[in-house]
Amino acid sequence: MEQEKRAWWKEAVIYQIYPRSFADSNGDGIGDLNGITEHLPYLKELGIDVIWLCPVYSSPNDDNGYDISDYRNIMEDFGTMEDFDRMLAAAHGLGIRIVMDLVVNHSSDEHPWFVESRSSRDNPYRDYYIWRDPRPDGSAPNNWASSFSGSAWQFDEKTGQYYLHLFSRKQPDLNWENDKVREKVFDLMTWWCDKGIDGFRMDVISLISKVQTFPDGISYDGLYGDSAPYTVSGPRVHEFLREMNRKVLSRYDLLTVGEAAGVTIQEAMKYANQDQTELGMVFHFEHMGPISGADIPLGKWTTVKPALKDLRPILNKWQTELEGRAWNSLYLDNHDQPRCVSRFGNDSPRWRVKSAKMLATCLHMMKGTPYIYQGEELGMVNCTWTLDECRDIEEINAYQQYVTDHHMVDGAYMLACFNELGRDNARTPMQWDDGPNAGFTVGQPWIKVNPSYKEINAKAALADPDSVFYYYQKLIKLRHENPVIVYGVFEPLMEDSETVYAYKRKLNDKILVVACNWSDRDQPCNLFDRADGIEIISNYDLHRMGILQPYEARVVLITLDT
Ligand code: TEU
Ligand code: CA
Repeated sequence: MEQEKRAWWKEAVIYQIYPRSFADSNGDGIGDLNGITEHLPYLKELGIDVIWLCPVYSSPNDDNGYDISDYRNIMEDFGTMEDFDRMLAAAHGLGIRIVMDLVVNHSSDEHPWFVESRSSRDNPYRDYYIWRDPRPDGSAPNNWASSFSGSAWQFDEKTGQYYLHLFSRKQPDLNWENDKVREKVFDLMTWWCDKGIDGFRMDVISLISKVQTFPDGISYDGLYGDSAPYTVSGPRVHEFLREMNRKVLSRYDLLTVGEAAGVTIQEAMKYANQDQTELGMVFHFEHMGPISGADIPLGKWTTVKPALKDLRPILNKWQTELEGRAWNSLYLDNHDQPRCVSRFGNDSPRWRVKSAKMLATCLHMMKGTPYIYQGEELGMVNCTWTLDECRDIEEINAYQQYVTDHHMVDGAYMLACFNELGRDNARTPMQWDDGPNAGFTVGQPWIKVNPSYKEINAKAALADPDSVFYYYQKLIKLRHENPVIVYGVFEPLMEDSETVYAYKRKLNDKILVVACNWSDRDQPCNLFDRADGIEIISNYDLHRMGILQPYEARVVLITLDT
């Protein structure tokens, strides 16, 4: 097999910061850039190499910064450009790189481009966005749903046309067919690269090319149609990304990761191809969807937890089929997902720590670049939500649509879905200590603090040698010290087990054997009975022959006699 091309971003561990909820330095209840700078030593202690910073650009915060009104300025809530420069310099001083969140499928409706575009049909900026005439009966150009409920089209009285917004109506989609839009985007990317940032996470980059006939989609909930067949990995997406690569990315030494909801393996091989003509890697979503059969057709919303038997083929496919063709990203948590311990593990007091360490082992011993979402290294868990506690536009709009407007489910069921899958679960303030507001702010936090902060917080973790924090620290150190963890070929093991997820990695004379019990009871496993090799990490001190104990994870490194 040809030697895999090595790269710093293949060997790195990435830490994702959602600035609004990370650390508030000025008592306004909102996390900010100076709060991040103050906590860089904590991240250095964890051992991470790169920070993926969620959007900090000027924004009216309709979608918490994913609606950008000035790409070259810092949101007032988060501080100033000087604060950004100070954070960047401090991170680089600690050997930590900074990757920015690039949101260019859409802008804010308050961006000057859109203000101009909507002012008249013949304004030079009109074609920066996607405008279409109403249907003869005055209705929207097609039946597409917005990801945030309702139609994906908003009628604009002044010019008598609709504009497309795959997300909120304050997030109009940019028209990537327009080469002026592409040039403006490439210019702003160059501007940030010249400031010295180290890469981009590209928000919904798989959606930038739409099928230009805008046909109706299939309606699953009886309200609006599915746009995915006409927006995900559209006809020109790879052309646009190759142009971006030629004009910007190839001129710098960057980490680039595309958020590619709906991407298939075949498409991922193009986005993240080994020749590096597009991006370095992509985030797919297959393991995060309602895998084990949503109970009611309400889009992503369900209370059903995924079963390992349904997850395994997906995880294994993305490990084996990209081998030698494209680079993988590895994640179980981010700002759009519930806390992985609650979703995939067991957040009861008895099993939270064990299962958090098991999930971390399972993910971090795989092939690809691993991402840690803020608080995941503490084993943070989901919250329970009342409607007035919700802050996320996706949740608030879903409740309005499915409960209030269309009575498809009752409020209790919708809130149960938010408890299970709501994005706000990931957006409760980072839990720094057991003091007021978990040490996140001395002010009134913008979103409720998870009451678990009394037991689950960084201060307690740093004082406990057996904490989830030090387990993540060890996983990161092992990745830095063992090339087999980064470059070893993945091979599934125990594929018929419904409760144990096992695999091995091989590179030259090194073999890693990994086994994780995803259940709360003893399960058969004889992978370690011959006691070959040395154990490099486990979440149990004592083992039992022939079984894995509840949520037990074990990793053994074998060196072949050559
Ligand atoms: O998310 C893209 C996306 O598909 C989300 O709707 C996500 O799949 C869903 O919320 C999962 O529950 C990106 C950003 O990560 C998200 O925070 C933004 O709201 C969205 O794009 C629009 O910019
Ligand atoms: Ca603040």
